[in-house]
Amino acid sequence: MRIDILTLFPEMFTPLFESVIGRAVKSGKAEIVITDIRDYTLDKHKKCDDTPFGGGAGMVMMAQPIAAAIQAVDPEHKAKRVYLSPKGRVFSQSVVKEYAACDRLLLLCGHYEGVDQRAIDLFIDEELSIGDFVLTGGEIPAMAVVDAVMRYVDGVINGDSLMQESFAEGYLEYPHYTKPREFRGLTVPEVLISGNHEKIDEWRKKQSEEITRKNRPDLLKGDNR
Ligand code: 4G3
Repeated sequence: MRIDILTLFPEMFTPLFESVIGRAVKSGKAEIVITDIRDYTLDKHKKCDDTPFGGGAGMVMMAQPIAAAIQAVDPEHKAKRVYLSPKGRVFSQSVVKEYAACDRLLLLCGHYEGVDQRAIDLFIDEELSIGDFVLTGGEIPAMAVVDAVMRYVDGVINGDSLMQESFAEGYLEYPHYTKPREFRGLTVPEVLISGNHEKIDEWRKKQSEEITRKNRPDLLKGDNR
């Protein structure tokens, strides 16, 4: 899979190349191409934003550099083009699976008060929000999308983890414990040490149900699918 990221702040993406995603890129399982939108401005001062028509606070990213950058990296529109914005369709694990099935993904990161609507109308397939909050830019949402989607690229993470996930779909995770058996007066639940895997599965299922009922009762109703 190839993921293009278009941004005015390319340096913000350096942490993406650490850890799991970094290894996936280095081993050639996926390609992540960061493009600096500023490289595509025609303005002699490299200006990429301007004041909004109609007045109001803040600046708006100009359509021209965005258009030129998108046309440079995806001239034949082979990528699913996504704009990260608080008014987009809400991100979820089902969107992750949908994107993971794409051969190419393009993520446009806006800053300031957003981008000129004509850049969206002409070049973007879908607006996507990672949740009901506003950030200073779309870069952190884009990183969240890359991370979530990359987990579904073949060989990026241990297949057992994804199996476990699909098995427990619609429920929140049960609690995990590792050594030592006692830490600051708290012990590991006896059943996990018993070696009785039938009982362990039963306990984990009950824990999952309880935490889901407490924190996310909406999931039990199956609304979110
Ligand atoms: C467009 C995405 C972009 C309009 C982007 C702000 C939050 C999200 C931006 C705008 C963002 C999100 C940049 N903040 N919830 N900030 O996915 O008002």
